[in-house]
Amino acid sequence: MPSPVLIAVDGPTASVWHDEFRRAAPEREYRVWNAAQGEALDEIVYACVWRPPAGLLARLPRLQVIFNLAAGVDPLLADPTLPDVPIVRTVHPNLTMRMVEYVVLHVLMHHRGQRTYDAQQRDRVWHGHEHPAASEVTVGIMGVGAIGTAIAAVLRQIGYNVIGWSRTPKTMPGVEVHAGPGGLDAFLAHTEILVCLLPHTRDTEGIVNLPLLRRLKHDGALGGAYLINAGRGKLQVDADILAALDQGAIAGASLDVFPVEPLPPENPLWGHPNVIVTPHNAGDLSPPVLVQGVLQQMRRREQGLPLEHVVDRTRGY
Ligand code: NDP
Ligand code: OXD
Repeated sequence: MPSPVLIAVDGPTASVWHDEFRRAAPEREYRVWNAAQGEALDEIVYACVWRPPAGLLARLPRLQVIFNLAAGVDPLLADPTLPDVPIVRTVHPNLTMRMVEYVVLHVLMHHRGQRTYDAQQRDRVWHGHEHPAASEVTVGIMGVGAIGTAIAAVLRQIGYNVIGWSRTPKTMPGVEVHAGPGGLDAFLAHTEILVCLLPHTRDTEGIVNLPLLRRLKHDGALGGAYLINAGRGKLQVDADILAALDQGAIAGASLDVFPVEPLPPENPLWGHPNVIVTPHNAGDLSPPVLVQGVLQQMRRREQGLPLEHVVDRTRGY
């Protein structure tokens, strides 16, 4: 019998993950973390987690691998007691494509002025506006990793000019990728729709601020700049986004993530006419599908193969 697997998931989906693991791999034994009951932790070798309580993983003497049930590992790395074992994050075609759906939807919403038509419909106004072709618009993707790369390919297929920004230099067919702090100016100066898909790290915290938004291209085909943040909330400074909207540094924004989640009811972003708020579900994680990816990694390890998608703790992602 393989060693028991701990499932420690913050929020209402813990039992959903548990059911899916049991259904997909009934031969394994599972323990669902429950602070009220406590659990026997001595035998745990694998921990499958999303925002586990700080200190919990340090209490597993036989722990060998942490599986993060999401792409971003920032909540996990924030735990100073995190044991020094490999962390495997979620990289899965299903999650990637859900993110592609979200970003393509919102790029098109801004490009084609959908908010304006929503308002016109409320007033029964029949009036068309001109919109440039996708080929006249430049979308800049901050973070061209597993998800950003897939989004770039689909946006290119629609016809957009796509550029990227990453930490290290890279070549991508048809996409000019700028790298590092030295490449940021040129990247921003060409970007009309900024798509943020960076991880939250020491280096990226608060990067989407007023000075950065002012550096976007405002005199392009869209006649203004737009922001889409589906990365992490702590990348953005909410007050700066509101200031950027007021000052015309951006004409609109789609925000799936926020420094404080759930977004507090009194936050003015909720009511801003040019802001689209979604509740951190761009990736719309699907436990039945993602469990397969975790089990595949467990099997790889048990067959003596190297784990994939292991987090580099020094980089922070
Ligand atoms: P990856 O690790 O594959 O890609 C991260 C990208 O960000 C890489 O291109 C990396 O550069 C770049 N990057 C990291 N740090 C810096 C920096 N300091 N300066 C410039 N570029 C940097 O991650 P994924 O694509 O899988 O996911 C990205 C993020 O999306 C996740 O971390 C998560 O926060 C978020 N996410 C949000 C979801 C949602 O529902 N809203 C769902 C899924 C993910 P390099 O290529 O050089 O390493
Ligand atoms: C993720 C997320 O990081 O859903 O996967 O936010």
